[in-house]
Amino acid sequence: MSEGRTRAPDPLGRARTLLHDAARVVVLTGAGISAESGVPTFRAAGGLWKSFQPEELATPEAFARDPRVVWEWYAWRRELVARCVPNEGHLALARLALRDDRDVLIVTQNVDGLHHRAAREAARTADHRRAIPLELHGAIHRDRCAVCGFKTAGAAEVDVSDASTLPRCAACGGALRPDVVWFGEALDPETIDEAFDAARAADLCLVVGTSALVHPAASIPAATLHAGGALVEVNLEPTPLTPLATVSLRGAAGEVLPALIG
Ligand code: BJW
Ligand code: ZN
Repeated sequence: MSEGRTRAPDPLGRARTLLHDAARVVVLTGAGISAESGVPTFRAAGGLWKSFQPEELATPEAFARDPRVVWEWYAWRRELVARCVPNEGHLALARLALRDDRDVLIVTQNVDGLHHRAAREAARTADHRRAIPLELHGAIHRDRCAVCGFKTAGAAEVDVSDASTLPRCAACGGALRPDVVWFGEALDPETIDEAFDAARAADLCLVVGTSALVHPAASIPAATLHAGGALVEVNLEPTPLTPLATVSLRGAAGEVLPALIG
């Protein structure tokens, strides 16, 4: 670079400018944002899918075939998540969403409830509702009846020793299942519509810690791009979104997000 010429801003600087200038922001998060809280991801090395076949566990067919095995996996994860706490990445996003100088919507694929807990922590005694995320794939701490759809808070510990000890619906006696979205199941239509509406209206889509392989969630950033907005990606590794991103920030969400957001 010749002397006297202005140095091009670094990726973090460019992302900070995009965020500063954006009146409307949609944030899409995936398992990577919770990795530093101790929640295993799905597809990375050591991720959840490495030791379990997803099609054996995260499908309605698997639950119909062997509900005990599916519950065993979810009971283990429910107990694991209950011991985890939000990290600096969740808290930075919650602070961003609580600011009243812009519209921010956090949309998460995660079922761990950590964004929700970060919202309460960041807001302290103030109203935390602006930082409550849209949960595209449900919530692991809730149960839903596979027969009548009745939803209820899930037990902290589930007795998975035998099919006869699994939780049953208080309304109809049907089998309860975790209130999450499995492969081949439709996402809640109002929730996914709200996410795409926000993405289309956003000046900036900030994507954090997702492999961007699972649809329709992975298509949300494209809605912002097609409408003329920018895309900032935060991830340890490249993803299918990286070639489309306006700025890619390579690093851990718990470090990059506080640096980006403050
Ligand atoms: C860090 C980090 C750090 C690590 N800092 N980064 C279009 C094309 C092709 C297929 C389809 C399509 N549309 C639909 C489909 C089918 C299917 C699908 O997408 N299949 C693909 C896999 C090919 N989709 C569906 O079936 C969906 N349903 C549907 O479309 O229904 C249509 C319908 C309509 C009407 C009637 C009936 C049906 C449902 C998808 C449900 C996904 N469910 C799961 C399980 C949820 C419950 C549970 O948790 O058990 O959701 S699967 C799993 O993947 C989970 C996650 O939310 C989701 C995404 O994973 P995520 O978050 O991206 O995690 P990883 O591990 O993949 O990535 C982590 C990333 O973080 C990595 O990139 C790391 O580098 C990074 N990272 N540490 C920053 N510290
Ligand atoms: Zn029921």
